[in-house]
Amino acid sequence: MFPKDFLWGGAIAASQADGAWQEDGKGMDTQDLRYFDASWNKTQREENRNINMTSKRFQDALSADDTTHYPFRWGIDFYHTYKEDLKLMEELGLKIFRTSISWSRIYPNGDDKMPNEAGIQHYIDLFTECKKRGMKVFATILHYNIPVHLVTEYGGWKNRKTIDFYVRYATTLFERLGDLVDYWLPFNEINCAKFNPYNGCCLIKDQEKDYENAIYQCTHHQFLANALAIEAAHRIIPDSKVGGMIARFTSYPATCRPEDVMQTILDENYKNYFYTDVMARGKYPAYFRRMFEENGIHIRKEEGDDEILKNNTVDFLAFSYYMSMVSSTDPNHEKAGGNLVSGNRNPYLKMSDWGWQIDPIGLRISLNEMYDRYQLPIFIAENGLGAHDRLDESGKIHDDYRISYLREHIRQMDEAIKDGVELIGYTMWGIIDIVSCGTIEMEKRYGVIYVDLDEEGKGSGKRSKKDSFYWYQKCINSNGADLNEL
Ligand code: BGP
Repeated sequence: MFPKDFLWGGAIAASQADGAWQEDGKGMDTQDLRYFDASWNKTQREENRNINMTSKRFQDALSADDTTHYPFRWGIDFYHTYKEDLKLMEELGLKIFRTSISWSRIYPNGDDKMPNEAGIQHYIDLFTECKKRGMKVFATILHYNIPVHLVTEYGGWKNRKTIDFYVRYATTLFERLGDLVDYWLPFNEINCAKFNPYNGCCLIKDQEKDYENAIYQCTHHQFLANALAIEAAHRIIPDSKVGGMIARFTSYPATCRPEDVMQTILDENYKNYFYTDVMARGKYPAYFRRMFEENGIHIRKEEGDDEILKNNTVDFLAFSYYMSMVSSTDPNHEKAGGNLVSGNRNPYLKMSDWGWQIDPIGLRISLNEMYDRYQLPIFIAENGLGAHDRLDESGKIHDDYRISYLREHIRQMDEAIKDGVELIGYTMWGIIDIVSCGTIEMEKRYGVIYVDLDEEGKGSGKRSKKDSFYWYQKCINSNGADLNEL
């Protein structure tokens, strides 16, 4: 049984939805520079996501004024359509809406002395509209897109100065938007720095002498920025709720060989718990000291850093959950695709069109394990199915595959709540079709609302309701009790 105030919601991110990349004073950001070619085949799309960013691509993109090959520049034009889109979300019955704020709309260069008032006004209008339509606001302060100027001028997250710029930005948000936001997330998936270093911490691999070291240096700076944002939020808005989020990579041992079981513990620690341990317990865990030593990783810490982490821990935890993984010491274990990282194949699971292994019970496992470890309220900040949707002759989309994905995951959330987990909300990912983050495809659709745009941004942009819209609406109206077919 879901608690009566359970927060049923939907999530998107600014760079994947907004478009309007140069409007109202917005500066260029790191996602505006990600190149995509609609003629790429499946392998090229995957490779492009793994290669992420090169110096050449970065430079070329800086001077490119074309938008076709840069889908994050057009998104779904949410910047202009948010009123009509939120009307649909209200009809859906959403209790909460999650989106991110574009840093470069507020501070176009990142190091500006004064914020851009037009950018602030946009978010006042957007969040006021959410409130008018009965939705709480869940705001992500940074979902990958940082002002380009901070990268070219300062080296981005490698530089400690970026912490100060970030804290100034976050402080502005708390001061100006504090009364409109209900839940804050300083960072989307803070463990992304490790798994997609361009997105996570704006590192360009060919510029790094010691890539691994740079990743953990950036992560240390992000931990500090996260903690200082919590400190500022609690000071400026006394009852504010600030969370810590990871992409959750739940792992199972491939066999009961002790080596595989040990590997699972290591994978869980290095991919997941390192990040939540620091954010929720306020210190680096012991297992990481060993990993740093054995791999020759030396990060620069300053006096006082440990106190900052210790004194500013999160109020709740959040994660995205799309699939589970398999841990094995056998390098030849069969492989499968995945979010941010690809992994080993689990023969008991079906896969999505993109090879992500669908595992609803893994969500119950993740919730139980995380709650048991920290006893903090949990928010599922993302979960959903990316699929190829096809319109029938009458323009309808019968996405029974998405309905079944959602149903099975929601059933497992219900089980987890019965297990005793304090689950406060669920913001389904990509509630409206948006550009995919990993492979930059418009054709990888998650929404219960369809958007008529192709991979070059062409189309009417018209919104239409998929079957899953009516199903999710029914689920929300019954507070998760009616998960039956339509
Ligand atoms: C998460 C990101 C999102 C999102 C989602 C799905 O890691 O926070 O931004 O897009 O994954 O990934 P994709 O869009 O690549 O299918």
